This record gives sequence, C-alpha cells and structure tokens, in this order.
Amino acid sequence: MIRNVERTGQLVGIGFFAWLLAAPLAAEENPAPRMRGKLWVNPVEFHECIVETAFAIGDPVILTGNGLQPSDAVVVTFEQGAAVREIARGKANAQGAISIRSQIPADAIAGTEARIRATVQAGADANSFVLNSAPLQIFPDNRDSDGDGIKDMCDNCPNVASSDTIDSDGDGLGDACDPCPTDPDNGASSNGVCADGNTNPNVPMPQPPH
Ligand SMILES: [Ca+2]
Ligand SMILES: [Ca+2]
Ligand SMILES: [Ca+2]
Repeated sequence: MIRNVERTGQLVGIGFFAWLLAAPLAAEENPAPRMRGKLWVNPVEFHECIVETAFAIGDPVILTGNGLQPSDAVVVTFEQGAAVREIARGKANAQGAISIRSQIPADAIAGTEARIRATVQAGADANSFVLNSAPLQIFPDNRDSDGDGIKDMCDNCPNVASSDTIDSDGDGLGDACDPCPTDPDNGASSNGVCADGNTNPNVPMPQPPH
C-alpha cells in the first residue's frame, strides 16, 4: 500500500512537470486574442490646439493605427451614442499599420462626444481586433469669435483676444480671461478671494448682516 502511494505521488509529480513543459508551447499555439488598440485622429491642417481631441464638423482627418496583421481590411465608423456611421475603409500595410484619410461627417452632432473606431472586417484579425480613438469633442465649425487667430475650439478664452493660450493654474481658462489666474478653484473655497488676494468677480462676496 505504501509502495502504491509512493508510486501515485511519483506519477502526480511526473504529470506536473510534463504540464509545466507543455504549458508554454500551448500558450504559443493559442495566443490571447488581441481585442483593442489605439486609433490616432490627426487634423490634416495643423492647428495648435489645447485640446488635441477637438474637431469641427467637416474637418478632414488622417486616422493612423498599428498592431494589425498585414493586409487586414478595416471599416472605420464614426460613433455618437447609438448613432454609428461608416466614414472610411482601408487596409493594413505590410507592417500591420493603417493610415486612412477621412473627415468628421457633415451630420455629426456638435456638443456630443464622439469616437472613431477601425474594426477589422477581413484578414487574420477579422472580428477580433478594433482600434479605438480617444473620446472626441465635436464643434459646429472652425470659427474664431475673437479674431485672435486661435479657433474657438482651441481657444481657452474664445471671447477674449490674446496672443497665447497660457493657463498658469491649469483650470482650463486661459490667463487672459481667468478671474483668478493663479487659483484653480477661482476663489470658490475662500469666499471669492483668489489665492493672490484679489477678488474673483464671478463669485458673489458675502454681504454684511443688516
Ligand atoms: Ca480665438
Ligand atoms: Ca482668445
Ligand atoms: Ca487658468
């Protein structure tokens, strides 16, 4: 009986080492499916934008991505909520990369977050690989309301002309229109007084009791 137990133990041990040896081979034969990668949305006309993901309706764009298999065929869709429309088709090159020209569709909805996806339809990655863009902010047009040369969608002070888009406190408002340029909560936590001691005109000052 003892001998049988020892023998069983030996068999279990041999089986374990056999599994260890076989496991890497099995992993190579069945690699984990690659489901999602990154799709970069680049403006055709370079514009220095604070928000790199801001685009206007009709803007021409170049979509780039990699990590695909050579010759994979992709369908590119522009998606806002449940609305999905095809905007381009393309094919991966010999290095598994794509570069496809398209545009923000004319019937896109301004003010609604969008995403662009390239889904493999045919090829080695068919139905298993999708390239996703970052969420995109869609603006109605390329207007420059204050005429300072910086488009509204790229201007952190769209109604105040300024030569730059410097935002010292990083709160999204440029120094040129920030009521508290060095106070990111703009005095909200100190009764309307900015960090530099000035008063924030956008926060009502507490009134003395009558
Ligand atoms: Ca402007
Ligand atoms: Ca401006
Ligand atoms: Ca600011």
